[in-house]
Amino acid sequence: MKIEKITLYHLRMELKTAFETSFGRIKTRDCILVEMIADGVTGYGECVADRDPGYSYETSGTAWHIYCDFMIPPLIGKTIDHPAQFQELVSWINGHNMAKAGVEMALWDIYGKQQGKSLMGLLGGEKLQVPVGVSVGIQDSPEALVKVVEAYLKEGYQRVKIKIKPGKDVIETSHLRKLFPDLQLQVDANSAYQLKDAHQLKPLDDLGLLLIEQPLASDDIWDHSRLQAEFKTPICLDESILNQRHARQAIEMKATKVINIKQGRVGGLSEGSAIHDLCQQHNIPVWCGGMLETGVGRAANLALASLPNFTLPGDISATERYYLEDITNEMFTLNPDSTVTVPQKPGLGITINTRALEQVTLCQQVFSE
Ligand code: OSB
Ligand code: MG
Repeated sequence: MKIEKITLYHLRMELKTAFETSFGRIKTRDCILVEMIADGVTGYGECVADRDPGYSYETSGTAWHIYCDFMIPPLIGKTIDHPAQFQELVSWINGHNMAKAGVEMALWDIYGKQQGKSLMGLLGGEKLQVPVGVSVGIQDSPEALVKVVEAYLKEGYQRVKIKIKPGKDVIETSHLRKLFPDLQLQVDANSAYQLKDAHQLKPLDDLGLLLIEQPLASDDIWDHSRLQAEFKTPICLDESILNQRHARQAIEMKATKVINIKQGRVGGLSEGSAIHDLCQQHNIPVWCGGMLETGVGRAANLALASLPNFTLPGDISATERYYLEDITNEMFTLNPDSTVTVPQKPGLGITINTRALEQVTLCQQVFSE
């Protein structure tokens, strides 16, 4: 693939409903769309970094800076044989995984189109439909939370994740559990606790949760191992796992019994699939996390989640759970069995709705020879 042209689009999209986590509340979501042309074929990638540095130090602003000042200019005119090879070119850039992942995704899309193979086929995925759940933000009251969850259950979601933070945790989760005793339920704290106050969460251990996601700080794999020793419920790491090495170390430390894989957080689909393989060897189940993606990133997540060791439902909800109008012509819908169908057309299997894209583009930048 000889890279001829790259266009970056900074997008801001209105969410259908505000999304609140322990690190903040958003009503609009930012991301960067990477449009790449190589050998005359156009591919797309989504950089999932958000506007604010709450989940990660990366933001749409830092990704834009890394792209324009370091990553993209040297790529123009370069030839890359396989998408994973791109990582060698950017390994000198410390971190900035989400920025790297956005470009790698576009390369996979082009590569798939050239080979006439879907991303699922290229990655070695097996499931044509993947089980999904919904990630529910922090609500104003336990009653409000129940209403929101009820509506999603009515839509057919069979697994629910709720966001928690200190003061909005045990009461909310217990209330929900009492009303829905058989629901596949899990919680996500987004690093809101410290080991010394995590004993507050102990009552959650008797609620039959699928897992407790990222209770402690992202750089605190060791303390997660101390917490896991006190909990029978699996601890699941999200923010802490930025690469395969972190995954291995967390497994060795017994800090995690389940891993959330997000291609953006780990620097791309190739690293995400490598973490999948490592976890499979260690009998650690994985699931696909989400970053409120557009249809572009959603297509990539579905392909990744089709790999065999993605045995827990992913945060890959239907398009209509997030946006009134997406930037892809393809809408992802929920099947009656709480699955979403994995795209089978070459590459990501999506096309861009250029009118919708134009409406949500804040600015764009073109790089070419
Ligand atoms: O921690 O999983 C998270 C969204 C933005 C940042 C972090 C997280 C999330 C979600 C949303 O939970 C999952 C989705 O895309 O539906
Ligand atoms: Mg999470």
